[in-house]
Order: sequence, then C-alpha cells, then structure tokens
Amino acid sequence: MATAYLSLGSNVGDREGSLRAAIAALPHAGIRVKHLSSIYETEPVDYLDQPWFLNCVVEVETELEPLALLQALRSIELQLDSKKEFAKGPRKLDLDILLHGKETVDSPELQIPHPRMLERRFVLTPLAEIAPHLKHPSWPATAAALLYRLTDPSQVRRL
Ligand code: GSY
Repeated sequence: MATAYLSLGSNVGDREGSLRAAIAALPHAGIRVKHLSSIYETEPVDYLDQPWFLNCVVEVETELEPLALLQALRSIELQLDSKKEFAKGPRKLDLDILLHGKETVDSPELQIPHPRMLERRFVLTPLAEIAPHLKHPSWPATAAALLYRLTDPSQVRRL
C-alpha cells in the first residue's frame, strides 16, 4: 500500500462540482482518500489566457502502482467527460499524480515527482496545507519550506 498525493484542477463549467465528483469517484477505482485540502481559486499559469482554476490536493492510499494509478485517473477524467482542446488549455477536470510514496518515475508517459510541482503555488499551497512536513528524497526541503521560498507570483485564494 502506498501513500500518494494527487493534484486536482478545473477551469470549465461547474468547477467545484467536477472536483467533488472526481474525489467521490476515487474509492471506486481502488484509491482511498485520507486527507483533502481546502479548495483554492487560482490564477492560470503556463497558458495565461484562460479562466481561473479551482485546485486542491488529496492524500490517498492505494495498492495501484504508478502507471495503473495514472490509468485510473485518466479513466475518471473520461467518465466525467473532461477533454482539453489543446495542451495547457482549459479543461473540466485535470488529475495529476504529484508523489507516489518515495518513488521516482521517469518514463515518457509519467514523471514522479511531478516535474513542475515545486514551481507552482497552486500545487504547493494545498499540499503544504495537508502535509507540511512531507519531503521526497529528491527535494531539498519539506513542502512547507519549499512554499515559503517559492517565487511564483501567481495568485491563490482559499475558497
Ligand atoms: O497543470 C494542471 C493544469 N493547469 C493549471 C491548474 O490546474 N491551475 C492553475 N492555476 N494553472 C494551471 N495551468 C495549467 S496547464
């Protein structure tokens, strides 16, 4: 059984409803929710000309290996009818694996820890809320310390 951290985001339609529907679908895929962060309204990063997102992070327990977990998340996105018109563009639901235990995965379809997570306020804020002392072996510091040092200027507000 591994403890994993997932990032959830939505910036199309009923954003909060999509996040809550995804969280409700996780146990049916063998993914037990242990902790759920607050939901944050967040300014878009990467592709700026799109609506603000709602984002949150969940701590889960699962027997699924990283690639099987990724497939389960893609299947939940499909069930909830989420498709993006283009990479980094608006989407009803985006589910990403941030961490899977202490593992490091570097394959074409999956990288863990998520390669951009330490640069993103919309990820580190909810992560540090539920797991301030969390530290992956490849990180220089805990989630809370990394958030404190973060220079990402994008806005993140608790709903
Ligand atoms: O990487 C996930 C999709 N995404 C987001 C997001 O979830 N939140 C914010 N604030 N900006 C984002 N840019 C992208 S791409």
